[in-house]
Amino acid sequence: MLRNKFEQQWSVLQHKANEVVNRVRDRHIRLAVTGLSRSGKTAFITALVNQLEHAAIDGRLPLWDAQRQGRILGARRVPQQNLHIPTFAYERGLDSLFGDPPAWPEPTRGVAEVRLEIRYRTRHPLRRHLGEISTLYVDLVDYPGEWLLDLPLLDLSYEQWSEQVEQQLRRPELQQLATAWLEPRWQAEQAFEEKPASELAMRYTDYLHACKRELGLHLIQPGRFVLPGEFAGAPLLQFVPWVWDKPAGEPADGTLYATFKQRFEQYKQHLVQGFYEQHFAGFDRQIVLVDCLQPLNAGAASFGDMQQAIARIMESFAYGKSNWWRRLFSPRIDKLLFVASKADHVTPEQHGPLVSLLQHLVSSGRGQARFEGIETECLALAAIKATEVGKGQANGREFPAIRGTSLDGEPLLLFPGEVPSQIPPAQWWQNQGFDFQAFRPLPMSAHQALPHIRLDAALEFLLGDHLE
Ligand SMILES: Nc1nc2c(ncn2[C@@H]2O[C@H](COP(=O)(O)OP(=O)(O)O)[C@@H](O)[C@H]2O)c(=O)[nH]1
Ligand SMILES: [Mg+2]
Repeated sequence: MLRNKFEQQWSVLQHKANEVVNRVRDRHIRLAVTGLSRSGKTAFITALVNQLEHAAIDGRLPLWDAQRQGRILGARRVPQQNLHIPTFAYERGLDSLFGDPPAWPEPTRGVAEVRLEIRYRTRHPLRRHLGEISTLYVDLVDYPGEWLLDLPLLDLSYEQWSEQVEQQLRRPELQQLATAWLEPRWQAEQAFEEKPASELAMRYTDYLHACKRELGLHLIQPGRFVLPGEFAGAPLLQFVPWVWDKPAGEPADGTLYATFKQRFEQYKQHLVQGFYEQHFAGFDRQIVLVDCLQPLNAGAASFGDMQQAIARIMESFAYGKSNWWRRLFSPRIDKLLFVASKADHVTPEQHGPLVSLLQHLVSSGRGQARFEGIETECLALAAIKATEVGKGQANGREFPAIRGTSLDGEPLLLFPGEVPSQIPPAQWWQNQGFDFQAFRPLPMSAHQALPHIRLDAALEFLLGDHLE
């Protein structure tokens, strides 16, 4: 009897001890922020750091429980632990935002991180007992979404990939852009020479940039060619798909074909797989930013391409669906937040349709992620609000409008249009237009937190359960 009682108490104690251990483990979290170029990653991380730093004193974050309840005691930047990863240029970003005239932070092109220490008063009875004040370390990691587009390459051979590119080149607008690298024709068996080969790779890279710039395409492969990060100029990025006469047999080592094929394999191993192993595997939570508005402006082709790119990005979270993951590692992401960024570009009554559009864009991948036990959420927000809500007048009628300053410094008052609440059908593109204008940041005081829309809802979803 006595023994039983002892055992019972022991098991209660052990249960509590386990709980403490789990809680202690909870105290460090890696939040990864991704999205295609210009989706707003830099602005988002800058804003998040700024809101956290201000949270204890003058935070305006009512949707974030811990802040509203006054439990946030302070947050500050501390040295990061991964010394090989560049530090996110927070101060430089703020300098631009608070400049005269205010400007957006300079774009970055690789991975970067920043670590924050958050001190808060816990609500958890056991931990309150242990010392009341707790610390949560948050790493924010910024990396280009383009890198995730490369995941399917892991399942392709050089031949299969080349075949895919050849098929894409049937689209006349792509073929037209491609002439500069398609010609002259190359021979598979010709000897590899560094200079002409690297020049060819450079022309191919220029072509990928032109697809992005002129056609608004996002689905560009290999992704590192346009966003090389620290690998700019490395031989790993010097190959092209083989779209000329196929080799008769397996070309010997030292031929152009064999060298390109080896480099493709090395690209897959070091850059694609390497990224998943060294970075992705360590993420606890992931934010995916989507700029839905710019492609609405650019037209049906650009929007369709963005839709495809998002679908492909989502494949990185469908762990069970493919065997990449079993081959690589087991990821541990438990929450996935989709953000329609730059919501301050549209009038407030359009935020509902904007979230709905985002939900449609990510729906299939979201279902898969849920299936893996990942909690997901969709939000429309502005990391840094650059407009005010106003009213316009036309033909004697009032219309909702937003007011701000263009990038060239012109005052703007406009109604950018209605955001479709679903993937727009073909006729939408003929009947409706969308007039998206970029705004420069509003003049702001460095002593106050940056203006935002619903960033606090993002904080609640991302950190709420860790600050109990
Ligand atoms: N109005 C507004 N514009 C934004 C916001 N976030 C980003 N932008 C615009 O989008 C551009 C690209 O953002 P950035 O954060 O550099 O994108 P990244 O390439 O994903 O890091 C910026 O230069 C701004 O013009 C926002 O919250 N509001
Ligand atoms: Mg950036």
